[in-house]
Amino acid sequence: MTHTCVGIVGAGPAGLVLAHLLKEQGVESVVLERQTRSYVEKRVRAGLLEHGTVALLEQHGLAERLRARGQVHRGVELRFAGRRHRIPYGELYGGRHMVVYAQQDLVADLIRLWVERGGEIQFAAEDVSLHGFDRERPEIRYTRAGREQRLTCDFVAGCDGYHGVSRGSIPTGALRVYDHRLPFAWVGVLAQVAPSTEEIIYAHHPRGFAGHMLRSQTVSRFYLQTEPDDPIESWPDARIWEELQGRLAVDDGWRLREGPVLEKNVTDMRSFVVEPMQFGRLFLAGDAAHIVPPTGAKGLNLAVADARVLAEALLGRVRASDSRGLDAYSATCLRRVWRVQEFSSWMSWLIHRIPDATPDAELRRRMQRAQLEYLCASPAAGASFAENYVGLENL
Ligand code: RFL
Repeated sequence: MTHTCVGIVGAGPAGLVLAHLLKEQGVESVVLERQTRSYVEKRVRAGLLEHGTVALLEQHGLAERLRARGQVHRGVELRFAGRRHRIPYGELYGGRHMVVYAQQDLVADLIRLWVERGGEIQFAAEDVSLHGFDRERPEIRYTRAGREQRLTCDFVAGCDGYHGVSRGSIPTGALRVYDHRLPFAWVGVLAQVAPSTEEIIYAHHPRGFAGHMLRSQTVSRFYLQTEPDDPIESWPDARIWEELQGRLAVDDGWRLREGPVLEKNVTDMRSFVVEPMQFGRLFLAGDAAHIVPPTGAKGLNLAVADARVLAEALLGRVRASDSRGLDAYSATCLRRVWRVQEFSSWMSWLIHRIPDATPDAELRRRMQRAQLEYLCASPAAGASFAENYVGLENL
């Protein structure tokens, strides 16, 4: 049986950032991850980092590779009615920028630095279960290479994502669950092709939303709106390119490059939050506590924001016996979580094709068009979009 101060379940962005921030101040933790190292270092997910996320990583010496390889962005393109409109969010929000850097590369950097700095991490930790976190000394049990292991700790950080064990370990009735499924889904496509744009494109089209996201000079990410529960088999590669060409088309001669599809899947969209994000000595962070629709590219950034709040709260408790940060942990995180939920939902309803089954669908489509035009024409509307998209800092 071993003991550590903070047992961290999950080596995603939330768990790894938390581990680093604690270690920098001398607080020990052990990270337990269900998957293998090579699996988590290759898992393709998010790619857009907010200004505040990058600043935090830089401040703690975690951003060297990200700075060298990430691409700095200061604007986004909206397309509708065959025309393009740029929103210069950098100018509109005090010169702040965003960075495109793949989540799996960030996770690989954080793991490499964690190991180099002497941190402890157990990959392939199976059957993780949490015990006694309503008492003084929680215990985490897991199996590794066929042998049962026990780790006692002072606090448990549940950073194990939406499908992890932490949230489900909390007694039913102790959490209030908010769960809403949006009537949109995305076909996500990773293709071996150079980008056809320098900035991210969100296209609103009568056939549905299309997005051209960026990854690298040789790989691009695309999204196409589809119906929830649509099987990926109904999206052969030829149909993907035809829909992307049609939905992204503009009238100024711009062309979309095509290339081999490397990966494709259908993701549904939900707004999910549990309150509070803590029970006894167990604290939930990141996707374990909330999921946002992917439209605003916020999930990863929210996970890092939770980790920062939790690290500060734990440091206050462990180093100065000050529990105020931990007592306020959930309320502090939820302020940002709900702001981001609202923005992600608003943006989802702004850029998707409103389904025919929506009450007053035609009326809503006309109001949606008015909103898009307002956003592109008004600096005040642009500034409001910019501060939410780049990430509000005073929350
Ligand atoms: P993660 O990244 O899911 O990490 C959780 C880790 O916990 C491990 N785990 C366990 N470990 C031990 N025992 C268990 N029982 C465990 N169960 C799970 C997992 O293997 C994993 O390593 O959560 P975290 O740290 O909270 O980070 C959240 C972000 O990963 C997430 O919000 C984003 O990736 C969401 N998301 C996107 N966000 C964006 O901002 N922009 C995007 O473009 C974007 N695309 C995506 C996404 C999420 C996707 N998923 C989850 C289906 C695309 C996809 C496909």
